[in-house]
Amino acid sequence: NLPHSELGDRFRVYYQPLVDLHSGRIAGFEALLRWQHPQRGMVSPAEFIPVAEETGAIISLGAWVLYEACYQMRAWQHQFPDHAQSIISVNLSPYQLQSPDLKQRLQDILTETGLAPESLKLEITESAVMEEVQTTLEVLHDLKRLQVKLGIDDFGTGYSSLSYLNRFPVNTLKIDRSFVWRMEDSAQDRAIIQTILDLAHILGLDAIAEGIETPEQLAQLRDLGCDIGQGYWFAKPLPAPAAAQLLARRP
Ligand code: G
Ligand code: G
Ligand code: NA
Ligand code: MN
Repeated sequence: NLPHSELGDRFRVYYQPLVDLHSGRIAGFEALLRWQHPQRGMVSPAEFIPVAEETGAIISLGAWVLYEACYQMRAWQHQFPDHAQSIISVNLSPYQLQSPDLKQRLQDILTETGLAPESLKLEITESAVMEEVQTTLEVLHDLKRLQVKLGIDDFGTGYSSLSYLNRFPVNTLKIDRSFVWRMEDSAQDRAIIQTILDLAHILGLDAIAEGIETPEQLAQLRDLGCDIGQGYWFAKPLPAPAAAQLLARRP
């Protein structure tokens, strides 16, 4: 396992804004990992996360991302008082979820960085949540005791049983971008989005739409009552200094 300082030489955390569609304000950022390869440039996590999962490196890499992202968000909350309530959303691999010391690690990271637990959201994919439902439920309830937020990512692509969904102690459902991309042309996809939004709101959850690339998608999602938006229309995932410029510019 590489020590934290060496991970910092090879990896970077990028930040993509999460925009409150009711107020237009930045509600927070999703932390997205990047690998700076000396020959290949920036490599997407889609390519290296599976390898990190196979080798077990995901545990230390994931802990590094959590630390970086929490540290950065705490610094921004101080630097930009208008954004003192902003949240940082971090993707968790199912392997991290199964790791017995995840809760202690999270506790340590929150203590070391000084970030309030309510400012951290952990994103877990729908397919990861629905594997081993009983164990996952226990882990999520245990994490919830730290008072961090939880969200289901890529919602609509896995196999959620609705009877389980209301037992998961999550705060948000993130609608998978495949539905958002098709919504302008497909009444069916709009209907699916509307159904997910209704479901989220009936369960008392916020709904996030990712992959918003056009003003038409944004307008339709607003009309349908979506709470939070994310996508290239607002901003691509940005290096920390560029993300900070957004915070300085927009309240
Ligand atoms: O940013 P990009 O679209 O290239 O990300 C590709 C995939 O990698 C997405 O599914 C995203 O959720 C995942 N991902 C990005 N950062 C992390 C991370 O820090 N940990 C884990 N487990 N997955 C990540
Ligand atoms: O799987 P997950 O939902 O975590 O994926 C997030 C990924 O989606 C990130 O890797 C990010 O780079 C990518 N992403 C974010 N917004 C957009 C967008 O508007 N269009 C496309 N094509 N990808 C996006
Ligand atoms: Na995600
Ligand atoms: Mn997603």
